[in-house]
Amino acid sequence: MHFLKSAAAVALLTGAYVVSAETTGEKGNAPVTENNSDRIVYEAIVQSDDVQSVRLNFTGTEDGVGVLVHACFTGISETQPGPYPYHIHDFVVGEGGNCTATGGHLDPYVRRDDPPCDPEAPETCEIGDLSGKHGKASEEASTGTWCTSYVDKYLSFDSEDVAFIGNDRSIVVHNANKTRIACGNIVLATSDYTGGGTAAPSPYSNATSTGEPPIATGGATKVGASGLVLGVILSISAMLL
Ligand SMILES: [Cu+2]
Repeated sequence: MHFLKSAAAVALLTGAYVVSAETTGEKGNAPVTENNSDRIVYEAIVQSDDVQSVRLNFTGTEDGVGVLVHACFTGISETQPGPYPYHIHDFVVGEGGNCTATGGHLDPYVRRDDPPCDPEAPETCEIGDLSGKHGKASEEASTGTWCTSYVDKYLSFDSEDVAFIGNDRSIVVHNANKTRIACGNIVLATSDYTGGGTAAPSPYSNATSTGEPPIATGGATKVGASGLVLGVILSISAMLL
């Protein structure tokens, strides 16, 4: 009886060891994120000679858990083999659209990409491995448009969180051989204060109707004035000649 109990305990421990050794990052698994406002939108537009357009939108969720991702892939060159992996990378795109400058995947828990991400256990994957967790972009993207959407529970809108996607990160699209074929920065598209309703535009339209000069008019006046000064100078020069 004792022997059976010990054997069971050993089996349990061994099982637990195998699972954790196989999957967990050096700093553990990624926690589920909370308080991601659905009034915040980040986006990335990814283009290159080989990629007509890849657009990703990141918005908060109604209950604030995780981030809702919409992604559409259009017109990837048929010379680039699919399906196409794509990830959040650590740094912004380099000069002249240099995708190498984006560094590696966003991976604050130091999990790395080998062995490959198990989509059944997304908390064990690299935070930035979007296609590992949710599937690669289909080859349909080379003959038309292919879109997907999902909630990723491990991305964060909290600038204090290591899983924050808004601190100068980027999206890189690869071909099936892992070559980087396009990249684009993740930028803030909408934040809380503009959220909801029609209140925001009205102060601006009021300002226009009360005759307050819009900023652009002030600029134009300045240009007009300096134009006038220039004209006078030219006239004087002409007279002296
Ligand atoms: Cu990548």
